Amino acid sequence: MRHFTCVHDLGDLRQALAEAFEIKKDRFRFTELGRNKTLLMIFFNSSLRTRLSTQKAAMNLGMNTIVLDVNQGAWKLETERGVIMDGDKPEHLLEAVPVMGCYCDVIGVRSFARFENKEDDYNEKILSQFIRHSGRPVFSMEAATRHPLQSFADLITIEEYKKKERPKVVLTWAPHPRALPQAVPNSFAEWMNATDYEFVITHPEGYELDPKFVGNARVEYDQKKAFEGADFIYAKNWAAYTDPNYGKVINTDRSWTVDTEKMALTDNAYFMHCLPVRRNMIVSDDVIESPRSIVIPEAANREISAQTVLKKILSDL
Ligand code: AN0
Ligand code: CP
Repeated sequence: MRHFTCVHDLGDLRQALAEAFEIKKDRFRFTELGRNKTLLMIFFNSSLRTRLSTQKAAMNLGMNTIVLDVNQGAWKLETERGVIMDGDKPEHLLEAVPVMGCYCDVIGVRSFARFENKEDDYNEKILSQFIRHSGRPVFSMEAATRHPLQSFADLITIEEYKKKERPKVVLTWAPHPRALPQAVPNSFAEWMNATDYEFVITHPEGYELDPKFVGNARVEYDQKKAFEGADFIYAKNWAAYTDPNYGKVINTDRSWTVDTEKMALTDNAYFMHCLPVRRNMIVSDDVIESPRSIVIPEAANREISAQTVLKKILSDL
């Protein structure tokens, strides 16, 4: 594998899952693979899990890692070509990216949707410039439209916890005070559509996702109806995708918070969230603390998804 930005880059999903479970059994089997190889992790946005789990995964493979928070200590980057650079940005992405490529063998990039221009976001303007100009394999650590390392960890987690061959998985919108990207729900939907699970998406009207990601999912506007018989509840907030509200919070309806009463409608479902999560906005204290909450094992699997992806990239260097 050269670049990793979405589920399709992995090739056969069954095989990738099998590889992930092999790694989970013995994560130090391939410590020679990354010897004298350097991973550069570039963050345009904050992170706890992605930063730690990806670094740990690289270390398990014997790699060296360098982490750069672009907004803390590096030069502010201009990203538009043709701009007269007389403002507050001393460096252009078109120099910065190939320079970064000089110091590493693999690059991970986190660059969220900016919600300034829908086309730029959905064309992955920043991530694609890393792919084009760095000369290195690039993987997404959450880009504008997808968070594939998260979705891969989510899939590993569901495979570990499912009791039925074809579980019912429900992605539910939940309220949040600030506008959040669609990357996590888009990506989760893309990965769920690559399985044969029963997959339902529920959200208030106006929060429809890009149909490209919704795919074959059933969309249900009645949250309680969606929860009936569910085996997994995957909660996430996202800002509106459809025009003219792209990137806007159009509703913070607290009746959509996932609570014990709603979880009782499910088939004793597990509760999932990518984290970080705002308690008592997205999910009640009781639900996230309940024995059915698997948010911590889900986060733990981020190390496994990252290691599986890095191993595949290293194998093809
Ligand atoms: C980010 C998001 O919603 O995309 C990262 C989640 C992994 N969340 C926040 O910014 C709170
Ligand atoms: N779930 C996730 O990607 O968390 P961070 O934003 O903390 O990396």
